[in-house]
Amino acid sequence: MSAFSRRRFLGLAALNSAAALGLTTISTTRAAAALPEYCPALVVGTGYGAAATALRLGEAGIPTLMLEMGRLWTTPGADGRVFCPMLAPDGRAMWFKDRTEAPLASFLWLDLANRDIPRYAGVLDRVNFGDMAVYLGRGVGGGSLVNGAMAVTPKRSYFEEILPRVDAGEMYGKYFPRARAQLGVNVVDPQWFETCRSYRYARVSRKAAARAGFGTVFVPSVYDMDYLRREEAGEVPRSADASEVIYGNNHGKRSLDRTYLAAALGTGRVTIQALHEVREILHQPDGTYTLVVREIDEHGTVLATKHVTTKHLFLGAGSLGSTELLLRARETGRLPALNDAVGRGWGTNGNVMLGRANHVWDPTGTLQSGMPALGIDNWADPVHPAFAEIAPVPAGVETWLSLYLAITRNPERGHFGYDAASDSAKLHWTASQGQPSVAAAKALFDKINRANATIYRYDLFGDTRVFEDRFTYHPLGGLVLGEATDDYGRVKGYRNLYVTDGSLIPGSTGVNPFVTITALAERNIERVLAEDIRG
Ligand code: FAE
Repeated sequence: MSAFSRRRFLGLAALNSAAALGLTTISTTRAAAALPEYCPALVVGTGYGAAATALRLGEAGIPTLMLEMGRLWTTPGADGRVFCPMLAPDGRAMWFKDRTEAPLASFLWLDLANRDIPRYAGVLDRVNFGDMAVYLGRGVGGGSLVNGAMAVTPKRSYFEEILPRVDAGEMYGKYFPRARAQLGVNVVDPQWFETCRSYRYARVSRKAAARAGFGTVFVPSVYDMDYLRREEAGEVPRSADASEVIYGNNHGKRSLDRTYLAAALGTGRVTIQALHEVREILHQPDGTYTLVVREIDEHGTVLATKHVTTKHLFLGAGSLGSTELLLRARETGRLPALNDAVGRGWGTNGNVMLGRANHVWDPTGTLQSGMPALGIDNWADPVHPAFAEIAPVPAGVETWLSLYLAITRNPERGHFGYDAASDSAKLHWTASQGQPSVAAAKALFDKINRANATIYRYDLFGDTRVFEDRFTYHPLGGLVLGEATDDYGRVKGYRNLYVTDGSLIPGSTGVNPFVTITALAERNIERVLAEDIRG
């Protein structure tokens, strides 16, 4: 058994026993339920960047506390499931909302997907900022709890373009492979793919793309593809094949609580506190940081406001979360030396969603894996590069609908301002900034429609629009590497303060971003451990 596997095993046991006992403090040792007054290293959030950072700190023997505002997702509810069914959502679906806000807003202009739900610390959040809405995961594991598991490494030439000061040779030779291995990336068996029911929808879209001369590629995944095969065969309980994805997967998904976070806990040095939201960062005269932390229960009641002090502070609260923390700190005068780059360089990864209506003789299937397995790769197009994932429509009935989430090259960037009245960060992004994404998607899918004599769907996004560019699954930037931080995520203006998540990436990766976020965090923490902590 490797050290990683042994630690993972210990960590999984700690997660399960915390769940069984209803604890919000998760640790392999007998950690006190109260927050310590001091911890040498503290990581805010439990998403990809945070999890990779905590594992390496724990391995280096450094006592590390992780603070996560969402809950732990290992305890089954009264129905025996951890996550609620996608087609019958309840409070577990969304973060303190009265009604679900699914990305596919309508079908035949009817709001069939959404339900009224009780307000609760659910797993998916949608943060609405006027012309742009951002979907996020909330809970121990961050976005890994709700995402489509697509584990894609960007094209090297594009990576070199977006982060020119990062050594691409090192990334592609060392940190991307390391991240993929720890995340448990696998690919669908191509032979099974050709005959299974779960991916009929992907084969139909592949055929349509091929008619227009476009190629497709298999998309690596952190969903266990062997488990999926057994789901279809009826050997194990269904998850991806039971329409589960954006409100969490009850089986099959290698979310971070089963990989990096479990291994981090297994070092015996890492403790996770769930339902603890960091509100403020204070800089002490001795150089340490004191965090003001709000503890809530699952119904949103504030139980306590606490303080914890640390020497090394890592922000892994995601593009929105980490940016808001530093923006608030700068604008309220707590961290006045933060520079003007804080809050800038934010983008949607060029996300745009659209649907095509297939012919009646081309059904997409009533059984659709919630985990995409194919993408149309048109990134080499010199004018309108796009990587379009072939997305499922797991409605359980035949829809003749092919759905896509296109990732395009959109040079537009938004920025955040601090709104003192609500004490929060507000995104400045206008509707017209989505136009380059729409143009790229249109160039690709007009050709596909023409070659297949098919049309777009006009009924999916609430009005008659074809291209939905008013939300993103891939918020990136706000604390860009080399601008708000140095080239290793050290925040400019302060010592021992680091950013370790998607806010480092300048608005675009050209593919689904979590592998890049993880690999970059692996690279940065290796340097920080060597120079700032051990050195
Ligand atoms: P993230 O995973 O967002 O984690 C941040 C964590 O910090 C969250 O758990 C927050 O609750 C927590 N937090 C925030 N503020 C605070 C605070 N003040 N105090 C304490 N905790 C806080 O960060 N990406 C892919 O590569 N492939 C996919 O297939 C894919 N599908 C997606 C599908 C959906 C529906 C969504 C929403 C996203 C998808 N993504 C996908 C995006 C991916 O999940 C996202 O890029 C990463 O999760 C971002 O990782 P970070 O480490 O930046």
